[in-house]
Amino acid sequence: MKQSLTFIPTLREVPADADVKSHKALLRAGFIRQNASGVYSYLPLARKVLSKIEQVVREEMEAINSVELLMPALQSAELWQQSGRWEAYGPELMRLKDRHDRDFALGATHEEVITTLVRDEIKSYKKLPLSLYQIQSKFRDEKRPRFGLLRGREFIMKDAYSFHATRESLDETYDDMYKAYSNIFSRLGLNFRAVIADAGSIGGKGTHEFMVLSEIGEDTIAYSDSSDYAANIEMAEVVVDYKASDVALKELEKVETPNVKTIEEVSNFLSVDAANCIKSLVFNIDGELIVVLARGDHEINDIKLKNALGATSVELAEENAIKELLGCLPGSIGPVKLPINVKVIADNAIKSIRNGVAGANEDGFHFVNVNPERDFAINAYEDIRFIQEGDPSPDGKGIIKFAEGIEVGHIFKLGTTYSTKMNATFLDEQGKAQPFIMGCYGIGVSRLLAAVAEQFQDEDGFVWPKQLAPYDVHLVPVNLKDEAQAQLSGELYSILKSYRYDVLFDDRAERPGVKFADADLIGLPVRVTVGKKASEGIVEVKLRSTGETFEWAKEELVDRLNEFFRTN
Ligand code: 9G3
Repeated sequence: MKQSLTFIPTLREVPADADVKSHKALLRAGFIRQNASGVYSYLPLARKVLSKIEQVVREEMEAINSVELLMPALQSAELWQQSGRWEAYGPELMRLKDRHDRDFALGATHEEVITTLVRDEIKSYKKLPLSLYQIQSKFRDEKRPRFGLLRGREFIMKDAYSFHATRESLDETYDDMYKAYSNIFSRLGLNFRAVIADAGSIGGKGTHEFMVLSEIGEDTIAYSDSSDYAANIEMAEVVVDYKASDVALKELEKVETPNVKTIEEVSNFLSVDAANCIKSLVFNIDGELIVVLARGDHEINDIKLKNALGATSVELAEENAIKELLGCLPGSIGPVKLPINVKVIADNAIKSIRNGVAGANEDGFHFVNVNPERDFAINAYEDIRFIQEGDPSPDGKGIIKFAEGIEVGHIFKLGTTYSTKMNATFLDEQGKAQPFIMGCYGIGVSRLLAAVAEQFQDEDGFVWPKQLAPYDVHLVPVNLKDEAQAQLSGELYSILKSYRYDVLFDDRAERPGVKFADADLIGLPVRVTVGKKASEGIVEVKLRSTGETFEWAKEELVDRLNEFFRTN
């Protein structure tokens, strides 16, 4: 393609309002432009990279017999009312009315649509399993869109849905998807981990997220330094075996602690370790106020708390509710002498506390020499704290380290969550109606573009791996007014295209410095410069990834390029 004819508005300056390097570079190299907050245009170079990402996704979906279709972005409210999600979702679900004043949603995801579609067409177990996917724009009105394509309000997702007669069949497809996802992210050259995740609001048992390791990632991964164990920080199990010291239990004593509220203040005021303090919080769990305990040096993990109690909603209680229940404010709450019907859920670490410190449920007072079981009852011990770096890995191999990750994929075993809601059944071998057993599998395609852009960059701009580069070769004549250079670059342009190289021919009447800077910014794998030695039929070739340059005669150019693209 001649650069003078395409549309690559590169910028001289780094845009001020972009705050991660992929966003800066995508703007500067003329790949994207913002239309509104979290809403972008993909300019020609970005469109080409997206197509290459989608191509890898399509190949891997095809390989596991998942079939592509395309569903509407416009979804009738009735569908979402049937699944109960019309009410369940707030402003994040973008809604509109048609000319007849009927309610619609812009598709944030497609469980309802696909389940209805399959329900109406598939009646027999003989037609199962069925695996369908689409690559399509999704709409979610994020409260804080940010980081360019990484968290947008309109984004491109590959979403797949599978339908099964049996659990085993779902497990097989889930494993196929798991492997297909690993292939996709490996082929894109990404440094990723598959992590144990939480199913969140859509329910279902068993789910993995695929995280690209990146310091700007919004998710924290807990991974083992000696095995492939990895889990979203919300889910990572704590398997520490707490040893209670056999120290003698001392007499419980109430002490005055004026204006001492946080664990740090208590620990300093009473000169006790945070690890020997009992942190007590009141949670509103499905409407019931429950006192939750953790060691002072640990954090309560509300996702684990919710999963441990099988609750639907878990929130910190309001201050006035605490005041009414316990007669004190946060900072003086403790498990000792609680009103009789108040439940106590404790993290496992509480078991080994001896002569600890806890709030006295009276503002300005704490108890010292608090001992679990003797001084307060516990309704249940659970693993409800966040894992910490240095904790043993739950698989018993090595210790836990943290890393930040960008979630680029998420796969779920849905079970019959949606098929029961949508009355989607098939007839089994006995002719009995059964709800479909389902799985769903997402990849953030536009987010992948940003994740790849984040990973493949140096200080001069993009360094696209060949399988993703918008073009293969950047053909750059230094001065098209020079007859020999015009002649040779025109000749090479047609030769390379005849060998099916995708060539960006910089035929602009720009100074060489501008052309070279733009070439480095756009970041194609190979730059062929036609300059002073054109009359001798010699060109300069620069490999973007290593910066190496060579002088090759035109006769050997194609063979050398074939060699480079075959081996890199
Ligand atoms: C909504 C809105 C936001 C949402 C959802 C629904 C996330 C929603 C979860 C999923 C689950 C899977 C199929 C592909 C893979 C992910 N955010 N989720 O359901 F209405 Cl506004 O999307 N869906």
